[in-house]
Amino acid sequence: MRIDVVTIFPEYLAALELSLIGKARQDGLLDVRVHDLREYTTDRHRTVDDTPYGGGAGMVMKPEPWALALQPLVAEPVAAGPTVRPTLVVPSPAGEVFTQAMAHEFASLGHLVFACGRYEGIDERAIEWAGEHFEVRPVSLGDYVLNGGEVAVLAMVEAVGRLIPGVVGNPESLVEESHADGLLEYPVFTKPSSWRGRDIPEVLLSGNHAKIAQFRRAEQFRRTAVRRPDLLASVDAAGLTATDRAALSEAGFDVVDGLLVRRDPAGS
Ligand code: JEK
Repeated sequence: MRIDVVTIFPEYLAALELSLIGKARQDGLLDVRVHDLREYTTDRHRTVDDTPYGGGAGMVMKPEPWALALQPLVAEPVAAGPTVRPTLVVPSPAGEVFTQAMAHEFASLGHLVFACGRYEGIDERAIEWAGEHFEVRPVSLGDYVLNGGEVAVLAMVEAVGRLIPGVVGNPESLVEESHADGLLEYPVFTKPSSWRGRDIPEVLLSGNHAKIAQFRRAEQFRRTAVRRPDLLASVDAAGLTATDRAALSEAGFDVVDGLLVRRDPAGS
């Protein structure tokens, strides 16, 4: 897979040379190229920003350096066969929220280009122009405000990169993930079994794998009910076993008319 990143802070992307993604690059599974937007300016001061039309705080990225930087990345043939428009991912607080489903979608593509904005963002006409040459995807890392797109790109490249066959050493980890049931993960423990007066749950030493699976699933329900009750809305109540229901009930959720509902805390 080919990945291009355009940024005014190319050093920020140095982390992509480390760990799993760095190894995947060395192994030729990922071809990541980082481009300095300032190389595509034409004035003495290498200006990339200007004041916003209509007023307001801060500065806006000028469109022309973006067109000059992105143009050479259009339809660079990555393989034999029909030319496909590359996908241009534009990190933005106003984007669609990045999800694991999106990571899978991006991992299936041959060529991803990331446009890292700074300041108050990129002149909208540059994004419109890009739409004529790329499949444009404005994407947000989540509902909080960052100073630019670089941190979002690091997160997205890591999430996408690890889904490419051969990148993750142990593909079993990915298999387990694909079986993810929309619940949070169960807690994990390692040696020693007793640490600073804290013992691991006894069942994990029992060797009873059915019991262990049951314990872990109950922990998943408990955590999800407390930390991410929103996720329980998409759990198929019909597929829940009696032990699942017991775990959920303990966490304050009951199945009513085939739906998971929070028990009234007042208990009427
Ligand atoms: C790309 C520039 C900084 C900061 C103004 C006013 C309310 C903010 C842009 N999940 C994510 N959060 N933030 C980003 C992100 C931030 C970026 C850029 C991505 C380029 N900035 C910035 C303030 C404002 N807004 C209305 C929100 C705009 C991001 C991602 N991905």
